[in-house]
Amino acid sequence: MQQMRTLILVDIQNDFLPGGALAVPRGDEVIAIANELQPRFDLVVATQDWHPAGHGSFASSHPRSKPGDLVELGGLQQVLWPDHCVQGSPGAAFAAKLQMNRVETIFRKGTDPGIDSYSGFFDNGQRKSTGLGDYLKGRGATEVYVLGLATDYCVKFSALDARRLGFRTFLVEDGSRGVELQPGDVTRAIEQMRAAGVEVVRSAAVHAS
Ligand code: VGL
Ligand code: ZN
Repeated sequence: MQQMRTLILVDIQNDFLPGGALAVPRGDEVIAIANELQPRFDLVVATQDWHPAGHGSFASSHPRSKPGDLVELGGLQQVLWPDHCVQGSPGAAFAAKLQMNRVETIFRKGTDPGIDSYSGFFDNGQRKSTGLGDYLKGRGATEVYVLGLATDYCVKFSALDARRLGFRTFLVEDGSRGVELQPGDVTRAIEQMRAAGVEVVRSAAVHAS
């Protein structure tokens, strides 16, 4: 069968850029790579973190808590974050410089106030699907390349789910940046992806292929 290469742009949104509410160090550097790679793909989709105000992943929703604290949310351990990517806010919008004309569909996640959703495919309890997996299968996707923000959260869980759903899955390493709440989180995330069968590539190799 002919390969059908898909690029998933993960959460390239203002709140994850330097100056944003949940700034990922050097997060802005993924934008140029995302733009350069898009013409190399048959299909481009994007995910968008899209929380209602007062979302359960926000430290502000839990008395006496601060970002970085751990709580239980929906029966799962949850890291608390600053308020970010609130539906309709400027911080939730895609980076102004991100090219969106080739993005066929946007998959929003994190909309249920009672559970977080790092993966673009499922919430953290794998209770509800966003529809992304069925969409990719319906479009005949065989190979899925993942890049964006953040390597140690939404990129990692999206790549792991893509692999688990049976897609040949690639992490574009230099097209992603991590939060690194703990030093080494990005390295560990990449090792975890590799161990699950995700192939780790540089954008230059994608250009050449
Ligand atoms: C993300 C933390 C909270 C991400 C989203 O896009 O990686 N991280 N919400
Ligand atoms: Zn979020």
